[in-house]
Amino acid sequence: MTQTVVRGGCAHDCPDSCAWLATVEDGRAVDLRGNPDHPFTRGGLCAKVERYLDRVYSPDRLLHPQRRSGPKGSGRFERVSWEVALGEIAERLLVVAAEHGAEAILPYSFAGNMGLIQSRSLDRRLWAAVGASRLARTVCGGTANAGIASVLGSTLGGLPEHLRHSRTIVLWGTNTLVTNLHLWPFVREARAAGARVIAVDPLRTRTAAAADWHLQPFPGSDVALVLGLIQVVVAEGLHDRDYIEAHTNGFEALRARAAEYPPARVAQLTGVGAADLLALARELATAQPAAIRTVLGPEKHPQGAATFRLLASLPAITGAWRHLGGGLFPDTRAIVNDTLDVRSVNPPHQQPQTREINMIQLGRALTDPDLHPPVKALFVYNANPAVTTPNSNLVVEGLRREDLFTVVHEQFMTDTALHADFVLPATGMLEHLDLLYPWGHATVVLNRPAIDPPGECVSNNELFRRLARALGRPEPHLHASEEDLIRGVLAGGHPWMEGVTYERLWEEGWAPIGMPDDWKPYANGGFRTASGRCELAAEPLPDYAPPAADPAHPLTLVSAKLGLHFLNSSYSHLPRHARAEGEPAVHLHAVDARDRGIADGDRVRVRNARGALELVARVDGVARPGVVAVAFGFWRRPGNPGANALTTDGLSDGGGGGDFYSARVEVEAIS
Ligand SMILES: Nc1nc2c(c(=O)[nH]1)N[C@H]1C(S)=C(S)[C@@H](COP(=O)(O)OP(=O)(O)OC[C@H]3O[C@@H](n4cnc5c(=O)[nH]c(N)nc54)[C@H](O)[C@@H]3O)O[C@H]1N2
Ligand SMILES: Nc1nc2c(c(=O)[nH]1)N[C@H]1C(S)=C(S)[C@@H](COP(=O)(O)OP(=O)(O)OC[C@H]3O[C@@H](n4cnc5c(=O)[nH]c(N)nc54)[C@H](O)[C@@H]3O)O[C@H]1N2
Ligand SMILES: [Mo]
Repeated sequence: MTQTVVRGGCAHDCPDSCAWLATVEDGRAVDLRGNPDHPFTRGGLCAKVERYLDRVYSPDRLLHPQRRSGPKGSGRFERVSWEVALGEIAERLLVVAAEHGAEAILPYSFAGNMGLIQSRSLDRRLWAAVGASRLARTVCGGTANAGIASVLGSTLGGLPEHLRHSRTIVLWGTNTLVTNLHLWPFVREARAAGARVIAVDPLRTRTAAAADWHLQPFPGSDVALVLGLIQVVVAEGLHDRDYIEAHTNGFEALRARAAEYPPARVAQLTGVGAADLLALARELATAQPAAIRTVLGPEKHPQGAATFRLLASLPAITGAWRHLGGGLFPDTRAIVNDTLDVRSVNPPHQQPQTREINMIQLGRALTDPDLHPPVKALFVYNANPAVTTPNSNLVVEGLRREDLFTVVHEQFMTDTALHADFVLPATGMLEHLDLLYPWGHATVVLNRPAIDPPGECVSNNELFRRLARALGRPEPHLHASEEDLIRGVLAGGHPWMEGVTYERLWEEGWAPIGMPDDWKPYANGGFRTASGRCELAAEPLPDYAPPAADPAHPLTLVSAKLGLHFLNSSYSHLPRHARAEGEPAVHLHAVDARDRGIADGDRVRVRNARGALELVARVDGVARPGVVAVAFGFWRRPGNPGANALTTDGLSDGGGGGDFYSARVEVEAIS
């Protein structure tokens, strides 16, 4: 028996980007654990990836190319060779391009594999060469980033692990214990040293329950809440006049807008009481270093960008940026993008300006009779839009079109793959080479393959090399190797990358980005705006717009990531993960349940004009009055097409993202 330990990293779309160690015996992975040397992973994996080998060796793994042999969505497929599959796919794509123009081809991908090389290199190059429609990849982050960057000039902020130095930690609409588990030890460390942990979340999540204090605003009302905080800070003279004077523009305008949000009004708009608002404002201004940690929950609303814009304004007003452990702590992509040469993967000159389709509105794009050219070919990889895209019933209606040619590259027969004309088998993170693209910490992690691909699975990049060949595209940049692409990314010459070489990563698995230990991005100004100052009012100032009344659907549905065992829609089909997560449920407040004659454990229907879900009711203290929560990620099943059957496919106020955490529903008992 030969046993080896291979160093790699987790390519899931998660802020933690863990470094792992795979033990391989005679070509089979027998153990996967967190790398104890990595400062963020610290030897632990999450509840999902601890059981990742269930996924690798699942009997349901797709191993061979398949061609549809029954009606769309029937699940009837026949095995074909790669040669036959690629030959027919290339022919169909060329026919579509000839008849309707290449923009009738729509690639659809997100971060099912978030590795930098496998998620966004040769695919983008090939689609650009073909002239396909571009996909606006807005479902996650675009809105928050637009809001933050409008104030700070970029999304550069504090380093999340520096929360260990904070005295006040506000987890603003982020469910750390579920979605960003490896940050929690740093929160715990600060708490042991006396910090107070405050959660601002409409739901009583695991994280909110573990915090010292939980404020439960109405979803999407944060604009009023933050303006109220600014009003209190300024009215009480707790703002940092010197910092504001030296490093900001627009303070007077913001102060005037905030003055319209006194505590009594904020209480009425948000449901957060005046006393709580005063206490939070005072704490944020005086218990320094004060940190606001955000991920993405509050962005998925009509005023998502405005929310992040105001959250990014607060630390300049309180002077929190002066302190290590103070300020805004958004994702770390700006740091990673600064240090890695990400542009080498997709040089701008290889990005033509073809039509752009917003992924949030895939259902509309597939069913709109007035779209010219229509989408005639859809190529899906790294994503499961039949489950994860808002207004998913409309997406499925589009996928059922007989005149739509759909290819899906997947590890499993997802609800999306089920509707494909061709399903192609994909490798997983133990089976291909990649460089991670972290957004929760500042280290570089190489993902070395630990085992051979099972069956005929190929990586995304290998698929696009083969497809380029089948399409008769020999250009060298469409056929680059993973190693060459990674070497290019590491060769940007940023001083923080000194000593981080391919060879070192191959041996050690990861390396730190050499940031200063006392990283305080704006202690002395230096914002990345044109003025170099924090722009509090460069654009028209936000004003809270309450949701319109909808008497038929009085409850607001937040379909956030509630489950420890799912990663978006991945894992919900694996038996041990699904068992651990339990039955799909809707969480209601006791008052809303009582008004509807619903008791804990009852079967109920949650519905609106877009869809209906049969679920078990949980009257368990998770939801506040007027709000219900349904975990997202379950695959479609009879009577329950998943939370996105109910969500809206409207857009937020910036960055092209969606408003799908603001869906309106009614709940009724099933008699
Ligand atoms: N276990 C697990 N981990 C994950 C994922 C997963 O599916 N499962 N997904 C990964 C991905 S892709 C992402 S983007 C991250 C997301 O990480 P997070 O942003 O932490 O996760 P979300 O569940 O989207 O939103 C966090 C919280 O925001 C709250 N929220 C909703 N609307 C509002 C609002 O208007 N105001 C405020 N203040 N709060 C609001 C929700 O109730 C929710 O509890 O998690 C990643 N990690
Ligand atoms: N209601 C509601 N909707 C949401 C969210 C929510 O919280 N609530 N969250 C939103 C957010 S933040 C996000 S990021 C999106 C996520 O939406 P998606 O990116 O669609 O998320 P996943 O469910 O993770 O699907 C990824 C798929 O990629 C496949 N995959 C994994 N690795 C590879 C690979 O190497 N190659 C190929 N070809 N495929 C691979 C997996 O098997 C999986 O089926 O969902 C969004 N939608
Ligand atoms: Mo996401």
